[in-house]
Amino acid sequence: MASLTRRAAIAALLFALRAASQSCSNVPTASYPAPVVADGYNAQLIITGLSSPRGMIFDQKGALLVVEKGAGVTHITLQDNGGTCLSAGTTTRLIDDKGLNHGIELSADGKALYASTSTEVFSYAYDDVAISVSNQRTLIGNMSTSGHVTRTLLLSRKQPGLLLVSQGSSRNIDPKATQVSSGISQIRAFNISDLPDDKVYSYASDGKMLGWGLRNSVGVAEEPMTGGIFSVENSADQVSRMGTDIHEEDPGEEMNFHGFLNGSTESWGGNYGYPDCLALWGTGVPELGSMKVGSQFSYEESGSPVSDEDCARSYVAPRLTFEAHTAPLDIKFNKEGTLAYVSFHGSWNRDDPAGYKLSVIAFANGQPTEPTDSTTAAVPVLSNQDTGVCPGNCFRPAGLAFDSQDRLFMTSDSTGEIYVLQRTTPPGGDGGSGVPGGGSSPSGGAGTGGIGSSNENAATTGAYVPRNEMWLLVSLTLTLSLVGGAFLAIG
Ligand SMILES: [Ca+2]
Ligand SMILES: [Ca+2]
Repeated sequence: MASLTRRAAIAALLFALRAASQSCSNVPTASYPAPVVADGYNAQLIITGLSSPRGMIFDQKGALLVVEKGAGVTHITLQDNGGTCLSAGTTTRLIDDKGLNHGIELSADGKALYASTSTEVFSYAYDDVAISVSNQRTLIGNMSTSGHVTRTLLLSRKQPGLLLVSQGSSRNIDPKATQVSSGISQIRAFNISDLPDDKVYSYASDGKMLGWGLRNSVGVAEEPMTGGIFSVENSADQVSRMGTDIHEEDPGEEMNFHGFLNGSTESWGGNYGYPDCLALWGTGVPELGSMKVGSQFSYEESGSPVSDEDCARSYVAPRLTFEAHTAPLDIKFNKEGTLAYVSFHGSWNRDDPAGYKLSVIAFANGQPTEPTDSTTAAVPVLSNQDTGVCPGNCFRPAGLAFDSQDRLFMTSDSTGEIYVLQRTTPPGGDGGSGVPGGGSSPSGGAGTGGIGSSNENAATTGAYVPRNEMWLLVSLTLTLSLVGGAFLAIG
């Protein structure tokens, strides 16, 4: 009995210490209103002062490699005090190259680094101890120089050696995207394991075309269980239909499914609609007919005149559609494949700003759990308090990366910042699903831990007690009473 009590006391003490380690001192404060954090998550701003941080990835030593657009790749070690209490240790410019702008990847063994400019994809030998790169070589060239200039990279974990590269359009409505030989608005897969030393792949003619008719699919991810490839697409602006300006609510941004890389060519090479057809978000369009959210439709400025029926028949429809102009830039799955996080950079082509948030989408069996016409599949996790003041006084989500402890890191390029998020189970307001509002929440309590008194719940409940501190208090009380009890039992 005494030994059981002692064990319980130690367990409670450990829990209290873990909770204590999450109360963080000397953390940076955002210059804009503190973000709103959904129930079931902790979030913390941890790094400031970067220059337009975009894509990022962790190396095998736990350092963060961040593309600073127009500068290069920066290596950042982290001081880790547990939970979301991290800060920058040493910062080293790993690669000086003003052309690097977003894409970054690392081989599974951590020894080869990949990065992209608008026109080329490079590989480097990477030494994570010396913090240096060597042997830079060009793997892929001949990409477009204008318009959408990110060239997102995804190195398959299921099919090692296959590098996916996404190239967007060179203008809003780009007729070149109707020609498969242009390489415009496509995702292509390149086998970089058997590339001869003297060869450079040409984007538009080499590699296998995974999909085309994808205006600007900046986020590309591999679902970790099935290996399914998903991308998130930034769709067109200033669109009108049958003489009516519909650009406020249409078209929707898209999540598309591209099949698998494991030799099956099912779903490969499909055309996803752009520029002929776009996906419906707002349903207040002329001649809606039987179309619903996610249906692809024709519009005035399209590359070639097609009917709504052609759009439905001849092109692959999105798997999910998101609010117009929210600008999804990255998608990352948790390792169980149950959650996909999407960073929405935020709108410019809309009177009422939209996006400017990190959201999560529930997945099961390799697909989103919501139907294709859902308008609620993307659930906010980290949001600006008032998007009405965006983009001027807001963070703008860009790149995402998980560390080995399943903490999610997010860059905000406009503010030069990095945030970290961690799920809180227990206690969590999401019933443990990771999707806010996706489970029962007996307390409905605040879930911010570290960000401050910005939680939406705080405004309605009055007094705000950060969840971690509340649990620390409870744990310490419990520990003291158990330790006291243990001494009584021993004595
Ligand atoms: Ca757009
Ligand atoms: Ca489409």
